[in-house]
Amino acid sequence: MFNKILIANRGEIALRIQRACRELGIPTVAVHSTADAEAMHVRLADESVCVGPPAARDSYLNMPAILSAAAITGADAIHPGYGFLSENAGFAEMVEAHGLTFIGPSAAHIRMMGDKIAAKTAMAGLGVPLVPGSPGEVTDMVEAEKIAAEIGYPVLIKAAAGGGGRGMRVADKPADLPAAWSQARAEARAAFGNDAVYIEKYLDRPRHIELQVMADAHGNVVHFGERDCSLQRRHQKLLEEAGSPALTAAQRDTIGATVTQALVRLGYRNAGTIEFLYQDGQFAFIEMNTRLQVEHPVTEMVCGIDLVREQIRIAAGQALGYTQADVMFSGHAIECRINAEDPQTFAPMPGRVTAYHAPGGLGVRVDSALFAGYLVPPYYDSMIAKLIVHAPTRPEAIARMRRCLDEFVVQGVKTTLPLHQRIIESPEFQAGEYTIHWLERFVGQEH
Ligand code: MV4
Repeated sequence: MFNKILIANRGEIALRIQRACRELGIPTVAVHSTADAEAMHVRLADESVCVGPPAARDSYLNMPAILSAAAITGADAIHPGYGFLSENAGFAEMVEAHGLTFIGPSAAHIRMMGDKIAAKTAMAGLGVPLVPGSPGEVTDMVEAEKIAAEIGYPVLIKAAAGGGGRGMRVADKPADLPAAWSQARAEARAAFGNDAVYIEKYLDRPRHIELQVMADAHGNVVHFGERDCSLQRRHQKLLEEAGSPALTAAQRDTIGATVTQALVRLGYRNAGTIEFLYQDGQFAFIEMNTRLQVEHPVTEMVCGIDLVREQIRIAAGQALGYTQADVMFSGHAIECRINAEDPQTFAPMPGRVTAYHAPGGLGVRVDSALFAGYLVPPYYDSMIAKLIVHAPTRPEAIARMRRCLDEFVVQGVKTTLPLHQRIIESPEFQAGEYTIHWLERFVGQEH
């Protein structure tokens, strides 16, 4: 097991990783920017090192500074959390080249899944269902027209280096293809420095359902079920649930078996999330995330498993120690992401938190680094808390979430708490009948 873990992140996820380390008896090193010197992740760590000025590229993305912090504190492993350096294959390589352990997958798997075409090709070869589309990169318009005609309109042109919806354009009919083609390529080139694109059939009303997996270094892979992440606005998730209101336990078992078999053959290691679009009873793989995800707590609540502890144990070479048959699913969990934003315009609202009271009670979890007096800095993501509830059934989880949202007090900054209150009161949410497009219409219609 590791002697000391450096946590290359900030905010609630840095606290989340510290908690797992402490229960394993492993001391932690926090890194922080000058803007975060007073932050809770620094106060609660065993040691801390300032790695640079406020801008993330100078601090939380500053690889030499983070590696130096590990060297001077004697840390033997680095947990990257999510965002920042978590899916940077070069960083994973650098960590290992310095004789440290990167708590995550191999650099080769991070790189493979970062290339959306390579990811699809690998998954298709392993029997995972895909959205119909081009077998690989499409390099010219003539080929694009041919493939689009074959799969049928509407089609979607996507950037190979994409993710987060950038470099993506729909063509409803052949006449729209040339403009969609050049716009997708130009956006991809500007955003990623890589204009490689591929084409898929456009699914018009899918749900976004993702499967949590964990693989050890001994060929054991289990899945921890699915999360429904369809409630998003501009590719920012607002609320996630486990399980999906759209799936039965039998459907979960089937897709879970397909995915775990594929990852055994891929030789994958550590935590991973397989993203699917789900429409008309069919799963279609779109991407794989090679990191711990923001919404991992809903999975932890229904499986009763500490995913960060599992990541650390696996990185240290330990075996999972259980099989798929040992993974039990109990009840329903919902997470609301609370952001310091104007709930109408979604503009970030940094500032001083003057009062703070978090909800509690049975089946309630708040993952947050917030405290009364904290100054929410303007430099980073605006998420200030995750409110997670667990209950035996979905209606009971909704009732619990409603109670907790009423109880939550955050003063001094505007938050998305009122928006979450409106979402959980809506009949469509309560019925579990929503697609990836529902929330944008919902927030658009009331003002
Ligand atoms: C799609 C799609 C419809 N059809 N692919 C958006 C970002 C990237 N991760 C994949 N995305 C989509 N791919 C096909 N063939 C619709 C989306 C999409 C989406 C997907 C998941 C969650 C939210 C979304 C919001 C808009 C579009």
